[in-house]
Amino acid sequence: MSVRKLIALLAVSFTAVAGVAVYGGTASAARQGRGPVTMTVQSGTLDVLAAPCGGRPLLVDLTNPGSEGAYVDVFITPERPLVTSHDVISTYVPPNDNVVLRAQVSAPLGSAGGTHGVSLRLGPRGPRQQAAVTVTPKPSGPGADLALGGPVSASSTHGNFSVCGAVDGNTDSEDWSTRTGWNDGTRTVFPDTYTVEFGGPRPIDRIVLYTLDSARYPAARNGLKDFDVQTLGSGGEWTTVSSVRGNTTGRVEISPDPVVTTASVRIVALASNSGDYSRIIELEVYQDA
Ligand SMILES: [Ca+2]
Repeated sequence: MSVRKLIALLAVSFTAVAGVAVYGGTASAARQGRGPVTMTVQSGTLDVLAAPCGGRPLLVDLTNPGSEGAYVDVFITPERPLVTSHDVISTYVPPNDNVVLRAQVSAPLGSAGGTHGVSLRLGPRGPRQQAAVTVTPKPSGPGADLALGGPVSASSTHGNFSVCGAVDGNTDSEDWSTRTGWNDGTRTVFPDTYTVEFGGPRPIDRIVLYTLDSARYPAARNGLKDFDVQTLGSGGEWTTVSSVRGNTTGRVEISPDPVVTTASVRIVALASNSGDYSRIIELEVYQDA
């Protein structure tokens, strides 16, 4: 299965888990004198890409069937090379209610593939539960999308979005909103820049930019209108390899001629068709041969 399909599947399973919750085992904190709160950890294997934007949220449900609210601690211990956003999360669980905790699980760039565990414990002496996480190495070489998973940076990012949204493998504008894509954070102010790095020089044959283009938000009204595609030279200077003007389509493909060897590509957004924000659904960079 390709990494892109994998990520698309993950997005679907994440939504399902967030809505209904498919859970594994259950642990209770009642024996710790903390009330009848139970912990259920997302079942199945969480898949992460070994890249800065390749992490995924692990969901933990805390349910309190009792008539009194409870304060609980969940201790989170990842097995190397996994990294989690939190070592411990403390929360109040209202009576007859539940709380879903999210801990981001990621693997550093360069991590080998494999399956590892994240241990979760309800209370300092509570029973442990284990979540399984599969690490996929970031793809590289001919045919791979070198931008996938980043590292990526931007001049600004709207608070409802993530800078990672345009390198998450999802090119579908119907998933716009906060689920995929990057939206800058400086309304009506241009230029905005979006930069992806490759960790070293790579020969670049193609750059594909997807801007917002959905049934509700067509590119001609909401997509990027004017932008430059630039590559980083060995002396640290940026060179424009393509200037796109008056764009009204959702997908723009650029083939630098001749092929450019570079460690970084950036999009300099000069204007959008809506005049307010720069919106990129996905930026892909390929070395074809
Ligand atoms: Ca995306």
